[in-house]
Amino acid sequence: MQKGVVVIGAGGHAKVCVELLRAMGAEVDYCIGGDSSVRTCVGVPVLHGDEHIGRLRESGYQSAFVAIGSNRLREKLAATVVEHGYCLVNAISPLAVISPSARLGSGIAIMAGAIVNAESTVADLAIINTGATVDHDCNIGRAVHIAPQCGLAGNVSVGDGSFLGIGCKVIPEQSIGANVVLGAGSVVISPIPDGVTAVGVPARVIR
Ligand code: JB3
Repeated sequence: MQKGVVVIGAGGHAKVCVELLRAMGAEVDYCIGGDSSVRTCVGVPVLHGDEHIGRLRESGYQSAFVAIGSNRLREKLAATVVEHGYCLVNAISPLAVISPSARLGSGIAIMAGAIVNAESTVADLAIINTGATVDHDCNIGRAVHIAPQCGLAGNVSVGDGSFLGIGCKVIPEQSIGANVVLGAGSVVISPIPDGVTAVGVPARVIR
C-alpha cells in the first residue's frame, strides 16, 4: 500500500499544511514534533523526536514536508529529511492562484488566497502565506517566509532566509537582502541590505 506524507512539525503551521496536503488529495500519516509536542495535529498522530525521521524512512515512507514557521529550523530539518532520502513535496492550496509561467522549487507552502504571478520564482522551502501576493517577475529566495496579506509588486527580489511580517508591502523593482526581518506592516520603497531588521512606513533599518 502507498504510504502517506510525513510532516515535520506539529504546531500551528503544521495544522495549516496538513490541511493543504489533504486538499491536494494526499494522505498525511504522521507528524513529527519536538519532545514536548501535542499528541495529535488536526487528527494526525504526532511522534516525538527526530529519530522518527529515519525510522519512518526505513519503514518505507518516501515523501515528507517540513511544516515549521522558523526559517532557520525549517532549513535545518529539511537538510536532515533530504539526507535520509525523502522527497520533499509541496503543499499548495487549490485556492491559491499560481501562474503557469511561475517556477516553483520543492518543500514550498502556498496558502489559500495567495497569488504568484507570471514568471516569478519561488525557491525551495519558501512559505507564501495566506492571502499574500507575489506579482510578476519576482524572485523569492530559499526558506523565505512571506507572511499573510503581504503584497509584493512586480520585479521584487527577496534573499534567502528572509521574513516579511504580516501585511508588508513592497513597491516594484525593490531588492530585499538575505536573512532580513521586515516588521509587520512595513512598506519598502528602497533596497534593504542583507541581515538587517527594518520596520515602518517607509521601512527603515533599526538593527
Ligand atoms: O503566522 C502564521 C499564519 N503562522 C505561524 C507560522 C508560520 O509559524 C504560526 O502562527 C507560528 O507562529 C509558527 O508556526 P509553527 O512553526 O508551527 O510554531 P509552533 O506552533 O510554535 O510549533 C512549533 C512546532 O515545531 C511544534 O510542534 C514543535 O514541537 C516543533 N519543533 C520544534 N523544534 C520541532 C523541533 N519538531 C521537530 N521535529 N524537530 C525540532 O527540532
